[in-house]
Amino acid sequence: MPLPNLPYLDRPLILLSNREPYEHVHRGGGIEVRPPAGGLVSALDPILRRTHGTWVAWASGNADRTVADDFGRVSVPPEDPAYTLRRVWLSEDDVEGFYLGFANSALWPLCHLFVSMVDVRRSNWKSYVRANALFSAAVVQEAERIGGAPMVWVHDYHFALVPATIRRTIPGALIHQFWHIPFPPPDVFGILPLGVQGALIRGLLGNDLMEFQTDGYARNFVDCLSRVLPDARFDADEARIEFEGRATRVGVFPISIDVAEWARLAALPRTIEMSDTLRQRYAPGARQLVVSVDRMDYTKGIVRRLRALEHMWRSEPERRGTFTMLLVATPSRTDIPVYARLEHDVLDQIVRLNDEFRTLDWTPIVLVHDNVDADLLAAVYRAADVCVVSSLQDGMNLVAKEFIACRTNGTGVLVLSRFAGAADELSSALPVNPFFIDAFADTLGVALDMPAQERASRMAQLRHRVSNATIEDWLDSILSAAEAAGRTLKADAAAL
Ligand code: ADQ
Repeated sequence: MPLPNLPYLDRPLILLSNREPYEHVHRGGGIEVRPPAGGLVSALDPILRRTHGTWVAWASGNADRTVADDFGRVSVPPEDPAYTLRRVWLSEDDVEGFYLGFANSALWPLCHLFVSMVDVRRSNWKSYVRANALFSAAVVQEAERIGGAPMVWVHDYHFALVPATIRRTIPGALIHQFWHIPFPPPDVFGILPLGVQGALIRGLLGNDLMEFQTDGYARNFVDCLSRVLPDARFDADEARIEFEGRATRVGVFPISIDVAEWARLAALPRTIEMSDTLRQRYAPGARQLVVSVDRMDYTKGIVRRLRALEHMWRSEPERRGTFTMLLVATPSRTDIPVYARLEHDVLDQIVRLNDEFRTLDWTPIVLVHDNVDADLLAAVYRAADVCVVSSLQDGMNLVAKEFIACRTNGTGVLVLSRFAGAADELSSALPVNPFFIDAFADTLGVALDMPAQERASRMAQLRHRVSNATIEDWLDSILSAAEAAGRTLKADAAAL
């Protein structure tokens, strides 16, 4: 990926995320390294390489300890070491209490407005506090090793308490945080215990810059903090919060993907071959192929997507056999009971629908229940006539953008939930409300019937948007905004 110029990165960079960029695992009597998995890690890895920075993350691999030094440090990438990965060890209790518990069974459903699923336990909160302290201590230790005032870039909802802790220990650090998921409105945030609300907001105000995917989430954050900390002042013109003599800026930075890399993958001969095979198998002749790609998560609206299909096949029997639904879903967080139940429900529903509607030459829904390689994903996107994103809430949704980037032939219809952050940007997609099942089915019908000319014109607009707002643009805008926040810091310090 061509990186933006980074003239502003004059401070040592320390990045903190829950997932680590390289994981060491025991395999076949040896140790194997799993390279960066997922778009985000792949996007951030080159920046760390170029700046020789430090990445602090949870040690999730079962051979991580074997290859790290006494402090949990290992140089990566293994074949050409360029930066330090500092691993943080969590006890089994903390994986359960911090990660599966407070982060993913309280904050995740809360931020996605699944109020009835929010499960707050005192022990999980204590574990979240303990884990945040552990990660903060690792960041501080790395900052001391490197020397100077670092730029610390914190990622996501796992680490709301980290910024304030680092701020207290390294007052000169430039700290900013990207919040990948939605931020809830005050009435929803307000279901957390009061003390927890205060701790989370105060923790986040340790940042110099808080980064959100959309205006709506940024506004919710400001509304929550005004309710929780009535003494905080918000200057809307400057997008600046002042509290207890410190300022935090709030910014909107919709995340994107490596557009050129997805386009390259989609054009590889083996991708084209896989794509042709998918079409021959599932969409021969005039039959169309509808695809979806998700982590198996209740926020992605998979069950409602299946209900809309059922509604369509019942109310419009003439549509049966005219398209196949290829559902690619990677298992996720299966240690949490609601996820295990979701998986069970989705599999059950697919078997039932296939039993009811299949014909001799047509299987209505094909499920790929696995984590697949990026080139197979590109082949799926390339083979599709329609891609459906039906999130009930979603910070952004990268799948929508990946689909567009792979449509180098300029065709294909994107059906996009209006509750995904991506809907703010991708206004030429076909919007859908996944809660309104009949209308969802109608929209699928509109997508399937859309004339070629309208498909091409909508896709041209989508491709224009995505090509002009890539992951490089995202990095560039965040890092320059963070640097500007840093300059303000220096000016404030000089004025004292
Ligand atoms: P996620 O909730 O994981 O991310 P999303 O943005 O769709 O959601 O990203 C999923 C990624 O996983 C995509 O890159 C996709 O290609 C990949 N993926 C999905 N299914 C796969 C499969 N079966 N095999 C292999 N890869 C698969 C969170 C937020 C989002 C936000 C991102 C980035 O919830 O709203 O867009 O972070 O900020």
